[in-house]
Amino acid sequence: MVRRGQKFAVCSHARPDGDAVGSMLACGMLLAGLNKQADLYSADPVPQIYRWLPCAETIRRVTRVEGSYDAAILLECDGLARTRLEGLEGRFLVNIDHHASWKAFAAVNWIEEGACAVAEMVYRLTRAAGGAMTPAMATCLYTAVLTDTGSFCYEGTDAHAFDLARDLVVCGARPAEIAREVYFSNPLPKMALLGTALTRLRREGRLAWLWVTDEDMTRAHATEEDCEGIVNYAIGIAGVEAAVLLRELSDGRIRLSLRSKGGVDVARIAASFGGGGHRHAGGCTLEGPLHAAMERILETMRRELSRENQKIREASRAESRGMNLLG
Ligand SMILES: [Mn+2]
Repeated sequence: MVRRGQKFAVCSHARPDGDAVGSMLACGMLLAGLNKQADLYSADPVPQIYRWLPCAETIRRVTRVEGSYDAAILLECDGLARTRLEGLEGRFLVNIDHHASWKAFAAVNWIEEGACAVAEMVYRLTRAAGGAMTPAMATCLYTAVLTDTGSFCYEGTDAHAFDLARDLVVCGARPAEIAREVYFSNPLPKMALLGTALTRLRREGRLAWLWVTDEDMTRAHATEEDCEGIVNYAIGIAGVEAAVLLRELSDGRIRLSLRSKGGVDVARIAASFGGGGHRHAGGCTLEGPLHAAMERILETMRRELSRENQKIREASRAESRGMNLLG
């Protein structure tokens, strides 16, 4: 398909993250390197921390994809709605995804749940197509892998993730420079917002949560992307197994970021509310007001945690029966 086509649209999900931006850019460079035309589209702007990436300015912010294309390549989307772009219906669609919540909605569906990032799949596509892995591509892909593995912290960060990272460094990605741009270039409003959010940190056994109101956002002069990472302070507490960040949107709906240390599957919880993600990290949007959304998600999380607790108890009971047998 990639070989036959000449003109491609490349898109990812709305509110693009490091994997979305890095993979789109590398995919565009791969296609350009194969003498194809690739137009990159996003419903939302590229977050500040990724704007330094090579060719980041070529991602066009649009609401509608116009013009004719041989195919539209959708990276890490479980459906057209996830792109928040119009004009994709009826096109020849290629779906490349690694989320647990993937769906086979396209003409071509390439899904690898074991991939540590969609960037890994773009990397493999590049190798398979015989395209050159330029330093610019390696930089984009490394940034995607770095951020999508939570700086090589998440479950699934195994030897092959490091093999991939190593190869990207060999091809010209510079880890210290990339880390400086991504982790040590925060805008001040982000810190102000974080300060407010931390005053609202609550903990109940293995569950922790915090929230940010629309007014907090205005007061801190914060933008959407400044909320990135706040939930990690909640899941980062010893003994906490699951965490939630609730963020009030300007239209009154509530955006949820869910995290788990692995026992609770937050992708499944997010999917039950129309969202998606991975076992350890997911997101979804609920109707407001804030306190109602909070009640709903906390109730669900408590139920999931006690169900998981039950499973652990049963497993340890079975184990002690096994010990008795051995004794
Ligand atoms: Mn990803």
